[in-house]
Amino acid sequence: MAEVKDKKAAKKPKLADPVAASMDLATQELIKRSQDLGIDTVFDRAVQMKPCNIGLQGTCCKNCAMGPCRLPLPKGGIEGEDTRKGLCGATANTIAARNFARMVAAGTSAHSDHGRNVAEVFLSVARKETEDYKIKDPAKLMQIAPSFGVATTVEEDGETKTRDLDEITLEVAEIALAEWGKSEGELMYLKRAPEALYEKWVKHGVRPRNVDREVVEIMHRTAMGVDQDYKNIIKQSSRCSLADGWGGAMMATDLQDVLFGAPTPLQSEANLGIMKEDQVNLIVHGHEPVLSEMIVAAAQSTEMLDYAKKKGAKGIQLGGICCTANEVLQRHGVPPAGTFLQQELAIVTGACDAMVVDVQCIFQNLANVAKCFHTKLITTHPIAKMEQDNVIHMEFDEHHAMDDAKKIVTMAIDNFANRGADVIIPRHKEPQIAGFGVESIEYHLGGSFRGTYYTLNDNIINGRIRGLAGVVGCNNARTKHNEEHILLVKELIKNDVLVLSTGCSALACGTHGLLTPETAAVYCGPGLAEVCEVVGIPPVLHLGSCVDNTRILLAATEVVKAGGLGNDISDLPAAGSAPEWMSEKAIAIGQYFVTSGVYVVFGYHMPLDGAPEFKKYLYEDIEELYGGKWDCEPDPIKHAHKIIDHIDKKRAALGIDKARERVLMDMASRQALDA
Ligand code: BF8
Repeated sequence: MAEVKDKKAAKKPKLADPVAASMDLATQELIKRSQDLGIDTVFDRAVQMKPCNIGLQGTCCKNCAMGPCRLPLPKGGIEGEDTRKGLCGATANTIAARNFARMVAAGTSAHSDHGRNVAEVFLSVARKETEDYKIKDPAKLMQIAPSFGVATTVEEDGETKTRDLDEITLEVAEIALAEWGKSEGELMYLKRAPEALYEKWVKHGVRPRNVDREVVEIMHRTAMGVDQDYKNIIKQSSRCSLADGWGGAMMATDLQDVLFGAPTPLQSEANLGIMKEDQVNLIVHGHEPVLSEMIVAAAQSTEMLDYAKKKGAKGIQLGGICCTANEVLQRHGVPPAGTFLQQELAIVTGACDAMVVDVQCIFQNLANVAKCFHTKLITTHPIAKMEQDNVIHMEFDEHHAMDDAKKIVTMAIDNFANRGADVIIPRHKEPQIAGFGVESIEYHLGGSFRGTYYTLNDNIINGRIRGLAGVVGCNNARTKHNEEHILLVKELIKNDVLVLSTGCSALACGTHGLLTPETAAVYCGPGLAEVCEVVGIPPVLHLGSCVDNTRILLAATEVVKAGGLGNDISDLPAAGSAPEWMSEKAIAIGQYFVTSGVYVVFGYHMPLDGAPEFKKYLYEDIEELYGGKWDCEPDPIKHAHKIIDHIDKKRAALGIDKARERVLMDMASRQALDA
């Protein structure tokens, strides 16, 4: 017996093959390093723990204590009537729909609570309760105020005058914050959608009343013994997802733009190679720019830079991980150190003097990795703490934001001297252009003198641009890090599809050099390459963080408004994709795109296989309601061609398929691309 125990103890855990785990060389290098040091990362844990097969199928119900009830699909499928049921009688369709709906609720709550936090800071600014935040972009405030029913002008003495900015700010702040919990009416931003789409929402009864209520109602309806009709459960999922996409997340983006400035294209770099051996490396990780904006300001202050030099560092290198990376990249050019799956590796460099986190997508294992190095790991949000005793909690409050930020930066500087001799920073990094938005697409592709998306539409109609794809979302340790994103995006741009990207997908594109205008000549089909060259844009436009997927909704709305491509988002030659999704937030985003008329393809896997009837509803039947539907394809090349086929179908329906034939590649250019 003792011998068996010894053998078990001696058995080494299986480790990830770094080359199979990631296509990024910096990531491979640091996975290997962590393994040499005996530190486990997500890549190793993914080979050591397999996902539960029943959960993968979406048919495990743990919503009451009689369960969990597990309803896997029998091998060989079901012949005849499907008699599977839980103890209460819940069918596979009901269970899978409940699980799906709860993901929509969780995702909506994450984006929307983030939005609420921004709205609260915005109200503090409006009430002049804080000196540290200011309205940086009054033009954006003027642009969004009418959507909240706030007038920007007033008639006085027969003249039209601009209203006082402080008054407008306060009115917008109060009305916006009420959107989370008002007792009557519907979300005000819904009217920003194309009229045809809004009418569909009216017809199908899915206009959200307020943000919080739709999340609460999902939790109620999916509780034991409530809603037992999968179509009705998905109706509420649609409503809740709209409260995210056209509500909480959209307000997060807009209010952040007003407070911190709407992004404009800027130059930066990407990947772990941005960290510097001779500087203090401070990594900001999470999602809410309310914190990271202050850290950027503090780290750039003369006071902090002088202090860093006094402590022997040449400067302060900020880097971002996850969507915080996108927030500080798009507004300040702070380079991202990595995507979701690279968070532990930033510490494994041995050069991370502090990592400061707020909410969402933060691995609890960061604390264990930080223990092996000198890294200070700092949590800042009252709703996101860690149990490990090496984690420092410094609560961040907008009323003394700059003081808090300086304390954090000081802690990172003081820790610089504590580095070991074990610093290894991979050399890999790529240049990139990031920070596009609805306004800058209009400027670059529409021309400011037109003030519309006319040129973009024109290029879609004439076929130089075949269509648009929003490629967004996470990394997933069940797929090869970044590979699905990159292969998919390359296949799309090769086929003249202009890609709009956010979240970790945008970070992946930056890491692999796809966010430069020069990319166009190398990877694009001739039509898209020509447009990118003339206009001077990359074929993949970085549109920000995951809440900024709302920029894609609004860009699509502008395309509809500009004319010539139908009267609804569902008419456009466009699609959405999340090839390496993992978060519940991705499901909420997918559902609001589907409910907004978009064909959405996810990679990896969808937890629907255990309920084929419900799956068919999401993959086919729902299209009749909103014009959008779900799909899933793990192979990135097939995934790209599903999108391209859809785009071609829409082009044919619009009668612009012939236009495209005129720009079809000749054999020589085709061979050059395939080489
Ligand atoms: O919100 S893409 S892994 S970081 S969830 Fe998370 Fe997914 Fe990255 Fe941003 Ni979005």
